[in-house]
Amino acid sequence: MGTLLQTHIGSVALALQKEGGHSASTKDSAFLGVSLVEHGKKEFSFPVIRAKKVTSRNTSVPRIRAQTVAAPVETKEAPASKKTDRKGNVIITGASSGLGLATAKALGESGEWHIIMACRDFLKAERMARAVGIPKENYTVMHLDLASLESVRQFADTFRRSGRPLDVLVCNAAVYFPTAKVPTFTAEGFEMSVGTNHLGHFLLSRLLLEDLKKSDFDSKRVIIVGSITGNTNTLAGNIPPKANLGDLRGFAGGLNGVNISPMIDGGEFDGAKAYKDSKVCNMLTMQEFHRRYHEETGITFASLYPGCIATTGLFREHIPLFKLLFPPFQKYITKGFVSEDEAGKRLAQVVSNPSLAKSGVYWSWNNNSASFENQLSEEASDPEKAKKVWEISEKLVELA
Ligand code: LMG
Ligand code: NDP
Ligand code: PMR
Repeated sequence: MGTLLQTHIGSVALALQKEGGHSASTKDSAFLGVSLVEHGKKEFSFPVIRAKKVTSRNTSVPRIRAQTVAAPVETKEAPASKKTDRKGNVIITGASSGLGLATAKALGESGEWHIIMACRDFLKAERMARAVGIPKENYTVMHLDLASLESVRQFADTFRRSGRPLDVLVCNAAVYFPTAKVPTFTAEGFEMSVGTNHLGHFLLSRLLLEDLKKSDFDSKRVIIVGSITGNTNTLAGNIPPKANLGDLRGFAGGLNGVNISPMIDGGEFDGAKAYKDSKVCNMLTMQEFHRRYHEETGITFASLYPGCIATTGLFREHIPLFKLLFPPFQKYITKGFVSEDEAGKRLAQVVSNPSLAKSGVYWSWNNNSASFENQLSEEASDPEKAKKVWEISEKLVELA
């Protein structure tokens, strides 16, 4: 069947290329009109994944710290990293709905984790935690508004004062404004999508890196949620408007929309593009973290595309017709749909599964829910761009 999927709609023939299942020569191939190969295939069936499959279908048990599984972990030749018997402590941003909540639920049920739900709406978070039945002793709600760098700093302080070690940080929260005609801005005046999804998380993860370094946990991780739609080596990433950071001129100018464009590439405001650009920043940041800190700290840095969770609050600003048609479209046509539960189990694996401990990886899952190391688009894996995004971000959040 190969990696190209195809359907014919009237006279339009689409070559659908599943992300990850491509070769270098097809990287960034255009959507509509290009790559019309393997004519005659009439089904969407996702491709043979060439990358290593590291987990099986068994996604119902998300936890798993190696030392609790069995046998002799504390031997004389114990590895350098100290094994601990305590629960892991994981901060999840945006744990009050969608993927973040489902991940908190999966980890909370395992009994192996204490979840710090870092949320902008304290009461909603508390209500949702109860609604999905996370045992009381396994979570704490803490206030965090990623659209305010002041709030991010306060959160880091408050967390530190709680005295809890930090073992895993999950940067999950996001906003998406597909129908906005004009930009909105964060407290510090950055365009809202990039300001929240990228800059807020950039500052948060930089501040909390110090806490992670101090932890004696056996597998410390920073996970930044990415997406297929930021990757132009996929069909989904080729639906306009496409992600493109350009030469970062708007970003370097501070994205304030006053004397400079609110878009990273310096162009006209486009809410859907701003979201996709923010996801590219997320994926670039993960890789830059890996290059700068993995060796020194042993911390695992990872990103992922959990699948298309077409029912979450992410689409709350979209038109009603979209909200109605998008889930069945993803379920029956692209077959990229995943439930919030399934997506939560996937992210929970990246938090806790020993077989997903590799650093610098962008994880994805095939239709059998087997994880694999996916390939990012050219832009989302460009080390030069990652370095520039990092350096500009440092200035904007006043770390440099
Ligand atoms: C941009 O437009 C906006 O400009 C921007 O402001 C922002 O909103 C952004 O990403 C958000 O979108 C994107 C625009 C461009 O895409 C669309 O407008 C597509 C329409 C929206 C589609 C929503 C998903 C619902 C799909 C409906 C499908 C119907 C099926 C219902 C389910 C039934 C299940 C039994 O997009 C493009 O330029 C690309 C356009 C390519 C068009 C080709 C579409 C074919 C894809 C396959 C779908 C075929 C469905 C028809 C077949 C039905 C057979 C049963
Ligand atoms: P949801 O809208 O359900 O969840 C997003 C969460 O982020 C919400 O809990 C929201 O809080 C929180 N949030 C938004 N703004 C802020 C802020 N300023 N400060 C703190 N928290 C904030 O969407 P999803 O669960 O779908 O999205 C989660 C992640 O998954 C995102 O990173 C998204 O990019 C990614 N993703 C989603 C896909 C999908 O198909 N849905 C596909 C690929 C990636 P509140 O509950 O108060 O609204
Ligand atoms: Mg997309 C294999 C095909 C595939 C997948 C996996 C996604 C995921 N989408 C696919 C195909 C298509 N989408 C096609 C063919 C179309 C044209 C009809 C299409 C359209 C579309 C729209 C309008 N898709 C969207 C939108 C959104 O507004 C969503 C978006 O881009 O948000 C930034 C979206 C998404 N499609 C996805 C995923 C995962 C999204 C949610 C975006 C994200 O979280 O990154």
